[in-house]
Parts: sequence; C-alpha cells; structure tokens
Amino acid sequence: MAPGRGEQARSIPAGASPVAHLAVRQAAESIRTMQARGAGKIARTAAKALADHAMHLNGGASPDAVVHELERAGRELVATRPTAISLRVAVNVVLGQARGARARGASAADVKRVAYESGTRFAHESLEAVQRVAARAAEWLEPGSTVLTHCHSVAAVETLKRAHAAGKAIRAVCTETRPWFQGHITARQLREGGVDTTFIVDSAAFQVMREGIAAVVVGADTVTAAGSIYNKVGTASVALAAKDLGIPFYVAAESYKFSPFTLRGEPVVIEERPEDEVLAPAPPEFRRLGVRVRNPVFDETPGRLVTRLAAEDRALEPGQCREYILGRYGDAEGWI
Ligand code: RI2
Repeated sequence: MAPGRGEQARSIPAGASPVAHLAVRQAAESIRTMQARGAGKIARTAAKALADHAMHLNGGASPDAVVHELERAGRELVATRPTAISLRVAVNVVLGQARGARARGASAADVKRVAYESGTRFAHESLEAVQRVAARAAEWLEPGSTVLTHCHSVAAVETLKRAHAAGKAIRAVCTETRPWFQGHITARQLREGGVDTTFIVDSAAFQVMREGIAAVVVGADTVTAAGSIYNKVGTASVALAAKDLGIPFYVAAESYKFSPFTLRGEPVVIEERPEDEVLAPAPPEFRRLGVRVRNPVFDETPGRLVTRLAAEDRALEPGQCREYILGRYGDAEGWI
C-alpha cells in the first residue's frame, strides 16, 4: 500500500527523491503482500525497483551517497520475504555493479546509470534464463507421459508448455497448493498453453502419482550448496513419494536461485506467514477453539531426493551445486 503524504515526507532518506523512495516502497509492499510472487518474479521486481530508484535519486549526491542509498533500498527489498534467494541475488548483482563503478572512479551520475542498466539487464536476462531452463528440462520429459507439478512456478509451467509445443503430448497434473491456491494459476496457464491438465488437492498427490505419473517438475526458491532445494511447502512430500515410487524428480531453477550464502553454511530461513491464510475457509467457531496454527510456506527437499536440476547454462546433479555456485558467485563477500 502506498504511504500517505505525511508519512512519506517524514521517512524519505537523504539523497532519495520522493519518487525514488516510492518506487522501492511500492515494490517492497507488492512482494510482501504477494501481489508480486514467485521466486523469479520477485527478483525481477526488486531489480527493476532498484533501477528506478537509482535514476530518481536527487542530483548533487556523491558516488558514496548513491551507493549507500542503493544499499539502504536493497535492504528494504531483501527484508520483504526471507526464503527465495533470488531476491537477494538480484539486489546484490545491482549493488555489485554500482560499487564496481564507484571503485573505478565513476561520477555519481555514472554510478546511477550503471545501477539502472544493471537492474534493467537483470530483469531482461532473467526472462531469457527461464526460457533456457524450460527448454533444457522439457528434453527430459517422455512423449505421452503425465507430469506432476506443485505450486506455481513460471519455470516449471514453461517446461511443460515447451514439451507440449514440441509435440510430446504430455499431460499435466497440478496440485491445489494450500493456502494460497497457486495451483489455480498453474492450471489456468497450462490450459491456455493447450496442455491436458488435471487438478488435485495436495493430499491426493501420492495416490495420483502411484497411478501413473512419469516425472515431477517443480521450481525452486533456493538451491543450496548441498544440492537441496527450498520450494513451496508440500514439495518435500511429493519428492519423498517420487523416490518411493521410482519417479524422477526434476527441478527447473535459474542460476540466481542458487544460494552463495549456503557455501558458508548460512541457514535458509523458512517463511512463516499469518495464520489467517490457513484459517480463511474455516467457520468462525473454529477460531474460538484455541487451536494453535502453523503456516510455514516452504520446505526443504534434500538433494538425495532430487534427480537433476536444470539451470539456464547446464544440467546439474545435486552433488555439483557447490562447484556451480562458487563458479558463478564466488563466496559472495560483501553481499547484503
Ligand atoms: P518461479 C514460488 O514461491 C513457489 O515456491 C515456486 O515454486 C517458486 O516460487 C519458484 O517460482 P511463492 O512466491 O521463479 O509462490 O519458477 O511463495 O516462478
């Protein structure tokens, strides 16, 4: 929600114009409230907000002041949702470019321009990365097979649509995905793409899988150095079922979903959202029972349950994630 006039005027940081401040605040709010959701989408939203922020910063600031203000804005964006590392990577990619320009002696105007270009480029290249991931993962699906996906992942949906467009005649099964029902988005997009789609409640996954699912494809919010994935809650149960049933479990994840912070053992925080999201369909008297409610919205699927991951530049076994992350990001020194 946009701040009121008075609130805005009180909290504008030095160096940021009202317009710049608003761009970041609105992006942060849309991510926090899940108007912008999905690990890739929130990364693009943050990168574009930082780009806008850079271009609207007040003139006359020093290069240092520009970088400090971008760091402050970056922290505001990163604080919105804790689990998807894509958000933090996007912010740090932009900050890294801005700091690099400052270190080369760029003027404040040039630091702003570099940050703007970096954020814009990230958003653009991330969409290309999704398509490359989807093209790779679609190769792994057998013609005529039925594939299950969980939640709504742009990368997973694009994978299924690609396989369909390639004439593989795949069928999709998608889960409802309580409590936000992102499965509705998945089902709609798959149908719009012409894919034969069946919709199930989350708890039907095992039974439907044993009746004839050939593969599982999911997205990821974070991939760790150990090769485990953090994705929408319920993913780990599907992966366990797949392991038990001998069904391959594929992960479609662009490079910016791989966490350099996990190289040094930083734990991934699983977001807990308000209990109202769970209680919404319950009758009013249920709330008076005093039942405790938990709403963790992600879970960890260990690497031993993951068959293969598709990134935009290569396929990976879980055991190759550490080396891949190091090659892409180093140890992320100085990242926020
Ligand atoms: P793409 C989503 O999180 C889901 O967990 C989904 O699998 C993941 O992000 C990746 O999505 P949420 O924002 O980047 O719905 O593939 O909580 O779209």
